[in-house]
Parts: sequence; C-alpha cells; structure tokens
Amino acid sequence: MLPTNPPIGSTQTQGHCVRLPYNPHEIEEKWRRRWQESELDRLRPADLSVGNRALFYNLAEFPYPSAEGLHVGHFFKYSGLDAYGRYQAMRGRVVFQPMGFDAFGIHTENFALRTGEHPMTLTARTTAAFRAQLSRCAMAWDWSRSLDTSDPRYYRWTQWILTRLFDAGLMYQACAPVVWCPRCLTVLAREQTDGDRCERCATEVTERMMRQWFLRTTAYADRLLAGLDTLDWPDRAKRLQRQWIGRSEGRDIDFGDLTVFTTRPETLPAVTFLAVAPGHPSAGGTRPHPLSGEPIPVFDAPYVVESYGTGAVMGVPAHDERDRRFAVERGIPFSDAALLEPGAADRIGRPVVRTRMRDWLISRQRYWGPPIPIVHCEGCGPVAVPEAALPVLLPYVEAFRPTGTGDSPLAADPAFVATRCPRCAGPARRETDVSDTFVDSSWYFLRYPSAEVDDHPWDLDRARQPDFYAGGPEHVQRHHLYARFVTMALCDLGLVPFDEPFPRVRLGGLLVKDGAKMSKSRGNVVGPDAYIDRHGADVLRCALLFTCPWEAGGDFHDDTIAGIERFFARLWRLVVAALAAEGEPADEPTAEPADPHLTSTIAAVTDAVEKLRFNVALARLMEATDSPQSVASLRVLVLLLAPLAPHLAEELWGRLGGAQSVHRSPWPVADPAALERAPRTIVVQVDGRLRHRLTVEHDCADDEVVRAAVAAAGVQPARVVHVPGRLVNIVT
Ligand code: ANZ
Ligand code: ZN
Repeated sequence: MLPTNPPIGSTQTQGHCVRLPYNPHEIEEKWRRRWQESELDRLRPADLSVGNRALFYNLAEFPYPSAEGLHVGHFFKYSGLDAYGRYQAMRGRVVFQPMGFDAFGIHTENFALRTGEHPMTLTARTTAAFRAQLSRCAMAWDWSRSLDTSDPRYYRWTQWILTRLFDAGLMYQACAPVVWCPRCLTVLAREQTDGDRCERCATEVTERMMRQWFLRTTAYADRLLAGLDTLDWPDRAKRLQRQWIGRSEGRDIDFGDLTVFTTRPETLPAVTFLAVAPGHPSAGGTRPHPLSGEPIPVFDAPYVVESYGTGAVMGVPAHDERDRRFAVERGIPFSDAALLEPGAADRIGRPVVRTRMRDWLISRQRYWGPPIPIVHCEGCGPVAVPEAALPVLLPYVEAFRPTGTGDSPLAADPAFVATRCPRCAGPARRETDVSDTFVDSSWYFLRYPSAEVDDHPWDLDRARQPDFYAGGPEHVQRHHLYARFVTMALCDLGLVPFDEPFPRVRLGGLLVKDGAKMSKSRGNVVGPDAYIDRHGADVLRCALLFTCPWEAGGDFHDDTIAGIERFFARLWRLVVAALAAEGEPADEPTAEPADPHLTSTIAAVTDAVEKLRFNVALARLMEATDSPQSVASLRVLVLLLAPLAPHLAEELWGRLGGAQSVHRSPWPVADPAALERAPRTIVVQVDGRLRHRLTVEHDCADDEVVRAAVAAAGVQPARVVHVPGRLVNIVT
C-alpha cells in the first residue's frame, strides 16, 4: 500500500567506489548467497506457534507493486524496520519478517490503464521486479511466507471474511449518494477524495445515487475510539484516528417533529431559522421555537450533511459562521438574545453522542479486485457464496476498462454473471462489483504466518499480532482503522483471539531528495538500483539511515554516501591493522571488554536503536572508530554495526574470529560497573546557547569541570550554573 514510482533510468556504473578498500559487491553477493543457503531468515512452522514466546513478528506495510520499482523512500522505511528486526534477533528473539504485495486495487489498475497492459500480466511482472529489488536490499525477509493479494489463494479468504461479515449482519447493501469520479469512472470512498477532487487523478468529483455494499464500521465507532487508549502508537497517529472517527457530544433538541443536533445548546434563544439537507421534506415549512413558541422557518441549506446527526441544524447566525453567511445570503434576521446559563442549557433536549465516521463503502465498479462473494437470487435475495465454492475467481476479461455505466466490467461477462442460488438452486445473478483494496490489506497480517496453509485462512495456533508494525502516516486513517475494525469483528465472531491488530506502531518519516519531495512531475524520483550498483546495499542503507531520525524523516543528499564510505573504509583498515598486530584470533574470543569508552558506546548505540534513531547509532560508531582499536573492541563494534550494515559486519565478524553468523550472535551488553567509570560528555552553554561539548573523566572534580568549560568557551563568566555530569551554563 505504499505508493510507488519508477526509478530514474540512470547511468549504471558496475565498478565499485574508489573510497572503499574492498569490493562491496563481492562481499554482498557472497553473504546473500550463504544466508540463503543456510535459510538464515526462514522460520520453521514450530517457530511461528503462539506458544513460542521468543517470536518477534516484525511487520512492514507491504507495497503496491503498481509501477516499475521501489524508490529510495521505500528503501529508507524498510531499512529502519530491518535494522530493528536484526537487533531483536541479536537480543535473542526469533524474528519473523515477511514481505508481500498489495497487488489488487485501483493503483495497479490505473497503471495498467495508462500503459494499456492487462493488470494480470502487469502484476506478474511488477511483483517479480519488486521482489528482485527487495532481495538486493540486504533485508532479512522470510520469502518462504510471502503473499500477493491478487492471488486466488489469498483472495479466497478475503472473500470468506466478507461472507462471514455478511452473515453476521455487518455487511449490507444500500442505495446511497456516492462520490463519483467522472475520470476514473468509479465510485470513490469519501477517504479517496481530497476536498472535492479525486485523490488519484485530481478531477472534480460529482454525486450519484447507486446501490452499494457497505461494512458497518459505525457499529464499532466507540470501540475504535476506546481501543486507542490501549495502543502503543505515536500520538499523532492516535490523533488522526480520533479526528477521523469524529466523536462529538451534544444534544438533540425537538422543534416540533423536527429534531436538530447541536453541540451548543446554550445558543437556543438566538435561533432564527432551521436548516435541513437539500431534498428534505420539511424545507419550506415552519416549526414553533421550543422556548418562545415563535414560528421558525425551515430552509434547505447545502452545508447540512444528510447523514450526520439528525440531518437538521438549528441556525444561530449571531454565533455560528456558516449560519451567519447563510442568513446574510437569504436575508434571515439575527437575534441578540442572551445565551442560556449552563444549568438551564443542561435541561434542554437529550444528550447524545455522534460520530462523523460513516459505514465503509466497499463496492468498486472496477475490474482489478476480488469479486464481492454474493449471489442475487430473486426468491432468496442476496446470499453469501458458501465456503466450499470460494474463491469466486476473477475471470480474465479483455475489456477491463471501467465502463462508465456504473457497472463493473464483470457485468459484461455473461458466463460470470449467470449462476445458481446457493440456497434454492434457482437461477441467480452474481454480484459484479469488486471490493475495495483496503479490504485486502485489512487482514494480511493474519495470513503471513499461515501463508502455506491452504484449507483455512489462518492457523489459530499462529494467529498473532505483530510485535512491531512500521508504517507511514498516510495509512493511519484508512488502512489502520479498517484493519482494526475487521479484527474487532473477527474477534467477536470467535475467529481470532484478540481485537486489536497492531498494538505497537511506529511511523517512518518522509524522505525528501535535495530539499524536494520526490515526485514524478518533478522528475526527482530516485531508485535504489543505481546506488546499489555503484556503492553496494550496505552503503546506501547506512547513508539513508544516517540522513535523519527514522521517525522524523529528512533530506537525502548524495554527499552522505561519501561519509559512510569513509567510515566503512576506516573500520576495514582498523580491522586489518588490529589483526596484523595481534594475529588471527585462535578461536572465538569471549572476553567482554571493560573499557569504559566502549561501554558508553554500547549503551548509546543500544539506546539509539531502541528509539529507532539509527542516525545517532551510526554517529556513535563513527566516533568509536576515530582511533585504533584492539581485536576485542572491534568485535564489539562490529556486533553493534550488524543491524545497520549487515553484509560488511558479517564479513568483518568472520575475519575477527566469529564462528556463527554475526546476526545470530548476542548483542553486547553494557557492563553497569564499567558504565559508572565511562567518561561523561558535558554540554557547555554560554547564556543558554550550546557552544561546546567536553569529554571529562567520570571522577573529574566539579571545579575542574567548570574551569575546563570556562576555558573552552573563552568568555568572562558573571555566573556559572553546573549540572554535574551533564551541563555547564556560563552566564556573561
Ligand atoms: C447550533 C450551533 C451554534 C452550532 C453555534 C455550532 C455553533 P460537530 O462538532 O462537528 O459535531 N451540525 C449538526 N448537524 C449537522 C449536519 N448534519 N450538517 C452540518 N452541520 C451540522 O458539529 C456539531 C455542530 O454542527 C452542531 O452544533 C450544528 O451546529 C452543526 F454557535 O448547533 B451547532
Ligand atoms: Zn435462491
């Protein structure tokens, strides 16, 4: 579901960069082959059992393979996830890190429409290209449990979930005004519009009445809100979902037989009109005011939303901006009546809670999606396709373009449409709409651990929540919300043992290139291949991670590449020099060094990786390679580097005497006693502004620290504030 763009067709240089004293391609190919042969990242069925407490399910949002390939923005997000997973593996967890393809849906279909290629052949080609790219990226994907949402073995179960929701009354058909894109020739969910424009093609949308399928998300609104409190999510993600659900406490007030919903009952004395949605039968009449008994005119107003609240509003032009504008336009008087006191206002009408969220419109009159598994029978009405008859296969239809009639292209295939009723065996007609792509991605996390199981959607013994879910802010409102709804519904049906899909979410920041957002129109979309061809995957990965804190995002410049290469070259030379001085390590050295500098590096890198600040981790490792190191120290540094530069670390680890893969070696632990003795970094401020950083020994006396700070700042102090171990502020 990450949008994709084709990489630039750049000059591909095969040779490696002169800044490195080794050939990164040789090393990377060698280790990639060995890891594959030893099935390092492949889990056995027993590993995946919910009983395995060591399992760490490390999940990344899967991509839409809609275009020609990945760009470095994907690479940045996945690198952070992979580094975190590799770190967990070294902490003793059994890491399950699958990757797949969100291949069904409007993204792939629109790409197919642009290029004229049929989505079936297009998808086969783009997923293969994506997979090849993802495989070069030095990530620990378990490809043995991949999935593709457009594969019948997958969408069979997407359809099965819909039949379960239908049988439970959570899926229904209704005639509803729907948002229609005249360019994409399809209905859009409100979430697929940007103001009054289609999110995909920016065409102004129109409205149309159509029979549509909905999922009853509003039935779960309160739980979707309450559940947020239990989740370890970034605040901004929770805020986005709360806004989307839009809970509002107010009161219903009767004006005769017309009820309005208001969040400001105290403004009741100043009401001068009532407003209803266009087409409402009450428009044109009057209703007497509940306090004064005065007749109040009823207007229809475009700003009243039919499906929100009661679909009727009390107009208070003196206190509400929209009401004011409408009143001015229609010549309706204002009232300056005094507002009600809180006590009096509390006795008006009935307290109610409304939510802005609507039911989820899942019908798409398009081709590239799973056919909605319903059969329409004249006698029985809509009937769910029974499990044994699933999947309802998407037929190969040559004319896959949207028809513009409001019917899906499947409606033009009589062999598909004509069927028998599963209940009475009478003649019946298949539903021809396909379901929204967000249905596909609402449950994929359940499928990965059971990807090879064919006779049920997931093995209950393997149904588990991801321990970590790395996503993008663009998916919080829709994908995350829909996955939460579906999981809650499945939980209520007894099909999964938990009701939240993603207890722990972190959102990767946006990577921009040379100060500009990467976009096709700017022509600055950068693919990873040219970089990998030239510098190797480890260099690109570390350069991206060094650019910015992973959650914040930042601006990627090519100079970062050179900085990383200098660091790798220095480390390589330190290893060569240490081995020459001390000789090859005879067997695996075990001594945990008590060197206080090294200890503080371990503590700092561990803390940085835990907080996904891979840039800080790299900076600390760079500092630690500023001076010559012993073999024992280098072994520790290489372990700390392993999640960030997996191939290089594996190579150096082997040379330093490591017997098993560095990725299955224990993460170094900072010895607390040595940490006590570690040197401190003191921040020196002048009048509150950062001027220097000083490194002082742990037992350096307070007056010595102050003296050193004043000397470093070179100013005449009026007063000095000293926070021992942390900061000296010199006030001038
Ligand atoms: C009188 C009033 C006076 C209002 C005032 C606001 C300010 P939220 O918070 O989003 O729930 N409203 C109610 N139903 C509506 C509908 N179907 N379409 C458009 N507007 C609607 O907003 C609640 C407020 O939005 C309600 O409170 C109502 O206007 C309006 F100084 O009532 B109020
Ligand atoms: Zn029937």
